[in-house]
Amino acid sequence: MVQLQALIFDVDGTLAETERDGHRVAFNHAFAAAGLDWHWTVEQYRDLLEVAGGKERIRFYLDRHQPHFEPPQDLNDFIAKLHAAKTSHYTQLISEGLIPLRPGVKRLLQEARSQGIRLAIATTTTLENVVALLEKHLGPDAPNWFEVIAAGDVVPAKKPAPDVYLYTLQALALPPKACLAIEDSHQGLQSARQAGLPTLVSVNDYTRHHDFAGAALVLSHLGEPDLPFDVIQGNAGDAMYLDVNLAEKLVGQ
Ligand code: XBP
Ligand code: MG
Repeated sequence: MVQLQALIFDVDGTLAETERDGHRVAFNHAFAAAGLDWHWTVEQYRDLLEVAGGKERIRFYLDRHQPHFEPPQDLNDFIAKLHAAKTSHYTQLISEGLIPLRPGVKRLLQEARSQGIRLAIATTTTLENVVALLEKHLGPDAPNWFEVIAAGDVVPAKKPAPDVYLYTLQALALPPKACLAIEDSHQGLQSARQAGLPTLVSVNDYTRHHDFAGAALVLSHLGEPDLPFDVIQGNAGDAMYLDVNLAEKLVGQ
C-alpha cells in the first residue's frame, strides 16, 4: 500500500471561505478607489470565479462586461495596478480577522505536523494573501510549516491547468500517489487530478454544485470531533472528521 507522505492544500475556499467576503470585497474596494463604478455582486462573482487568478478575473470581466472600456494606460499595467490595490485591501481584511479558518483545518495541520506528514500549498492566489491568512490564524511561524508554498504567478498557467501541482510535487520531490490534495472547487480538482494526485474536496456555497467526478471523497467540510462532516460523495468509512488515518486510506485506495 502507498504511504501518505504529504498533504497539499488549496487556499481559497479550502483553508478559509475567502472569496465572497474577502476577495470579492477587496476587488470592489479597489474599483471604487480607482474611481471605477464596477461592483461585483455575490451572485455575479459566482460566474467570475470560473476564471482563477485575480488579474485573469479582471481581464475576463472586462472582456465580457465592459467591452468598451478604455484603460488610462497599457491594459496589462492598468490591471496589475488595480490588482496590487486589491491585494492590499485583501490583506487588510484578513488582518482584521473577519475570515476564519474552516472547521478542521487547524486540527488537521497540527496533527499532520506531529506525525511527520509534510505540508505544502498549491494556490492561485497571491503569496502575500496566503502569508496573511496563515499568520493571522496560526501564528507568525505558520508559513514555515509548509515546505512549499506555490502561489500566484509561480506558474503562468493557473488552475485548472495542473502546473501549480506539478511544480509543488517537483519541489517536494514526491510522486503524486504519495500525497493527498485538498481542494474546494471543480477547477482545483481538475488541476490536482491532471497532476495525478488523489484529491479530497471540501465544498462551500460557491462550489457545492460543481462536478466532482474523480474525487477520492467529497465532504461538507473537514470536520471536527464535535462537528462531524457530511459525506457528499465517496466513502469515509466510520470517520467523522478528516485525520491522517483517513487521509492515508484515501491515498491507498
Ligand atoms: C483562487 C482564486 C484566486 C482568488 C484571488 O483559486 O481564484 O484568484 O480569487 O486571488 P484557487 P488573487 O482556490 O483554486 O487557488 O487576486 O491574489 O489572484
Ligand atoms: Mg479554491
